[in-house]
Amino acid sequence: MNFVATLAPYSIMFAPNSALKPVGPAADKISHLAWLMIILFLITIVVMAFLIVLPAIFRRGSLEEHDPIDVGGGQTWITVGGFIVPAIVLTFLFVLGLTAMSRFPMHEGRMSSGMHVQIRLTGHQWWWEATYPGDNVTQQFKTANELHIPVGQPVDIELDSKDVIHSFWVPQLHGKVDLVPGMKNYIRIQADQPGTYGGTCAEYCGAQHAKMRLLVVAQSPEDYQAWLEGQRKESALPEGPQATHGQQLFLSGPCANCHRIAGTLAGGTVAPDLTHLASRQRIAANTYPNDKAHLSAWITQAQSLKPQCQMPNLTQFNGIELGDLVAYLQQLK
Ligand code: HEC
Ligand SMILES: [Cu+2]
Repeated sequence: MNFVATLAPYSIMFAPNSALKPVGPAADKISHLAWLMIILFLITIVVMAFLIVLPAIFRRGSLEEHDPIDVGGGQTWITVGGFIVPAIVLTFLFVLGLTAMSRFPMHEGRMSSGMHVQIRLTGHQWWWEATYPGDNVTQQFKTANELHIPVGQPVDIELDSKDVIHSFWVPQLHGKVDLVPGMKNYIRIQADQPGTYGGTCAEYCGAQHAKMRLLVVAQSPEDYQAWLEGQRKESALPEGPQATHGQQLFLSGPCANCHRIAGTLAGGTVAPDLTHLASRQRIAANTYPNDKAHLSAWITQAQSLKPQCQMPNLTQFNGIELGDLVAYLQQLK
């Protein structure tokens, strides 16, 4: 196997959204554990190297002539180095591991007191549906693939799945927690610095598992509040003949059966809510830019951009119709 390819998994240490660059309390604990294990691993390598090199240097005579093992304190070495030291190290790792695990309130029964769900995240093949319940029905809205959270505040997320098992993993914020159909898991994340933190589905879930990415945008409380207000609004009315025609096409075509756009008759629930599509950075679970070219390509060739995804190729539109449809989507801010 190619040497560089063998090393590739270790590049995670240097990746921009590496678990070793934590920005919140849960990720802090996990990164401490990770660093400790990396250091212990390096120490082990050094000890191994000594074990190989030293006997070669200090060997006297042939192998048959070596001293009995208990000469020169050999048995003490075995007891200390082979039992006591590993026992201490493993106990320490065990306790640290348990502390990190206490950050995973896994299911309803063990949900830590004071937790209150601020986001509901549902896994789909192959995208993330986010529901912000708000304090009442009028505040509730749905979005997809991009979570916004206020910086410096704990945010409780309820995780479940519509189809198969997925796994929430935003390394800079928390460890992996599964999204299991028919069962609710809970996780508390917190970002101590504003920024954009990438994540991904961490449990193989079918053909497009690798194209199921997640983005968490941590904003100042004011920016977050402004975002919430914007998302709670119904969709923007189409402006100009192009977008108006685009909306007609959307509503009369198959799009409306799968997608919802609040404030219109499009009420589909099996696909990402498009009410504020244009406010999102990327499309198709954060795998393609949210621009004119990619939107057009996505509508006509979703099966090439993301083979086997649950959106068919919609090739019935001519060039002008496609342009109008995209113009409408692009003003859904
Ligand atoms: C059979 C259901 C279905 C139909 C019909 C459908 N879509 Fe989709 N659409 C989906 C699904 C499912 C996804 C998510 C795919 C993924 O990311 O894996 C999606 C994703 C999208 C996205 C990206 C959304 C995001 O935030 O990532 C856009 C834009 C979109 N569809 C537009 C349209 C338009 C416009 C039409 C009509 C021309 C349409 N769709 C018809 C199911 C459908
Ligand atoms: Cu997956």
